[in-house]
Amino acid sequence: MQQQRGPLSFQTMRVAVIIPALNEERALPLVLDDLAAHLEAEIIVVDNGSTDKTPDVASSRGVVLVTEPARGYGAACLRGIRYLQERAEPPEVLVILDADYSDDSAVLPDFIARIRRGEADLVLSSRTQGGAEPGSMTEVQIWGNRLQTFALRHRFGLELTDMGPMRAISWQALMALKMQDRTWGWNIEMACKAARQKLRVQELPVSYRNRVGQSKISGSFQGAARAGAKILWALARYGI
Ligand SMILES: Nc1nc2c(ncn2[C@@H]2O[C@H](COP(=O)(O)OP(=O)(O)OP(=O)(O)O)[C@@H](O)[C@H]2O)c(=O)[nH]1
Ligand SMILES: [Mg+2]
Repeated sequence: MQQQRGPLSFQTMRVAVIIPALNEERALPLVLDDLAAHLEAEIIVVDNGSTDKTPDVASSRGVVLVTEPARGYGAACLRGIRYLQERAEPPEVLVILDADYSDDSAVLPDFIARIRRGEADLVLSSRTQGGAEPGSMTEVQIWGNRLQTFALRHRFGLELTDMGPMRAISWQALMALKMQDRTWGWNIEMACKAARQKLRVQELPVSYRNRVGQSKISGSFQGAARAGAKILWALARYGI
């Protein structure tokens, strides 16, 4: 294959990126710069009711801005997907990426290449394999991820080492999953359904930074407990 410089262009595939964002005015510009350096794709920022300048950042950068007033990570992802579904030509690959600048999007070309080569339907990011910066993940998050990957291994034989938020999925596979969860159960729903439907799931190592901006979930006991409850609920619903 011909080597390219700068952002990798996927001329043979249409790639869209959904970024769910809640009050991420400081981190979002960094995420968008990072993406522009590595990927040629349509970017959709789903503003989840931010009270800061997140929507202005998206508008001023010329990316698509979609609004989902109902809070919830899954609700934001579903809104972005609906936006893409309503268009005449949906993408062939969808990437989902957090807006807090924790993930390193330099690895995304490799994620997409796995799908383009027909090796995987869903590519997930593993922070345990790639290395998480000290402090970027709390003990609760680490143990929560261990619990989820244990359940996936024993229930479905799906071998994962993490539940990293950054992911790429073929549009066809995504449509077959018929995603529903509007909360933090989104990722475990996707993993359970992908295992049930025997999708080809791959995991690639990613490095994970300390988030930019204020922590909303893992940084507070209440936030972590709420997210944990949603994840357990989704695990029971889609895993049993
Ligand atoms: N907290 C929260 N984040 C949302 C929501 N909707 C979309 N998001 C975005 O979802 C992504 C993940 O949320 P984070 O707050 O980074 O969750 P986390 O990584 O588990 O925890 P922290 O980084 O410690 O806050 C970020 O891009 C948020 O801006 C929502 O309703 N609540
Ligand atoms: Mg985060």
